[in-house]
Amino acid sequence: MTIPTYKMYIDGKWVSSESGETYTRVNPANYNEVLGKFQQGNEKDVDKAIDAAEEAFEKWREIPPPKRGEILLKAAQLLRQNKEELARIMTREMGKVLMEARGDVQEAIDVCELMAGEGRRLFGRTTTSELRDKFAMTVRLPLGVVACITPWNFPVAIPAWKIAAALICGNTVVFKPSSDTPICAIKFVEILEKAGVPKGVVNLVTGPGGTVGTHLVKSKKVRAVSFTGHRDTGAQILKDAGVGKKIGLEMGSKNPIIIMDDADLKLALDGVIWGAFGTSGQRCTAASRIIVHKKVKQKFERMLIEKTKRLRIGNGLDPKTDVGPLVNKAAQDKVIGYIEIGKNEGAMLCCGGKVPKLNGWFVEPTIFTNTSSDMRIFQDEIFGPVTALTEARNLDDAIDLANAVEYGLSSSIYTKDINNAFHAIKHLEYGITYVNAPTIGAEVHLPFGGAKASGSGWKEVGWTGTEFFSEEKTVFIDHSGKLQRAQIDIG
Ligand code: UN1
Repeated sequence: MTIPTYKMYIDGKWVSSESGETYTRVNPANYNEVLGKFQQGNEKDVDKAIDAAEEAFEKWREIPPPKRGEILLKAAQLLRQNKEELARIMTREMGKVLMEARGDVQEAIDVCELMAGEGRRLFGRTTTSELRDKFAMTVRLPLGVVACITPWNFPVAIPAWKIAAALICGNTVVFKPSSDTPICAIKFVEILEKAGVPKGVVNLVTGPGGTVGTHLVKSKKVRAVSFTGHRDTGAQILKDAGVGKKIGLEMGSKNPIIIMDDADLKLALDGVIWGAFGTSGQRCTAASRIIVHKKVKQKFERMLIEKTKRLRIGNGLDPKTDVGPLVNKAAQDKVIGYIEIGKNEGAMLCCGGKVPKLNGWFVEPTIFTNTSSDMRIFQDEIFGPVTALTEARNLDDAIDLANAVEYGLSSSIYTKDINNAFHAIKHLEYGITYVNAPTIGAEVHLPFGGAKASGSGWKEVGWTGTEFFSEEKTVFIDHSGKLQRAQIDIG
């Protein structure tokens, strides 16, 4: 079988890289299957993309936002028509099971529809003035060229979160997807092109983060960088970007599920399985810590081990599969490394921990118990099908344990007691808290983002998604016909 070669998209044309080089990517569930050759972009490609975006900005900013919204609505329609095909491509490209891949495309549809509607909102405010015949208001204006740097774990949804929000605000985009999921990125950009996004408004450059990403982040012409990925890359972006641009970071986490002694344990069990092992634990919202009240710890642990052992590992295209592979060899090595670390630091491995003999980068769903807060498997983001149980004495102890990490994206509590629930909502230092539901499953019309080392303070999607991608300009209009001095002529 011949291996297809994919191009990049710059200034409305599908082009090869200036480097003339390509790289390949294989199916993580079957590493003998080569998926394609992809352009190895370099600094010159990035410059071309930025220049195209800069030129396109002058026209795109003039299109009324509701008209821009029509293009996003069309993109949502095309995504819906191609949902099944895109989902299958996604499963082959990054491994998540087909049902979840469909959910990923659905999330992109949802956000395109949401942002299309924003075209008729993009609210500013009007307010009073301390002076007579003076009018005060804010208006939302685009920033200019923005960089969207996206991960492989939600290879259509997260690009859509960022790009749809950027476009409705009137920005033009240089899109640098993860090197692990170029096909999903290309298919999404093809859809935007078909939906009527004009040339230069969205540009796609594939290639290594170290060159393509860094050059993009350092460019003086780029007015904002929206990044989702590893904490260390986020920290590097902050250093490289310099002053003069907005930086939105969505990074890792170590998300806890608290299970109280009054919880519905069957419900909690379903939540833990879905939260910890969905997407093979490769979500920044994955439930990688389970903090269980001492009264129910033994019982819950037994239930969890029993159910986890029944999970089926395999290719995500097989409808019987519960847990797919990890995205690549490096991810598998990292997870295996952490399983060793966990054993060495004295946690008890009570389920999984092995690598099945398959031609893909699989690791068995793994549970550690008797984990304490000084252990690395309690502190570090593993990004794989590994979760760690810790016993708590009471609710406050559970909350302290939940907060005893540097991260703060998503958290959850299972309890039937309304007072416990509200106490946890108040004290969990996380951007998201779920009650009686796991840590994953955020919906696009609410703000998404983390506290502490999980984010930079900007929230994505929801009504907040457009705040990052626009300048809320303050406007004063004095129609008194004379000089009026604020703070002085107030008598
Ligand atoms: C991510 O893991 O990077 O809430 C995003 C969720 C998804 C988004 C996850 N809707 O799990």
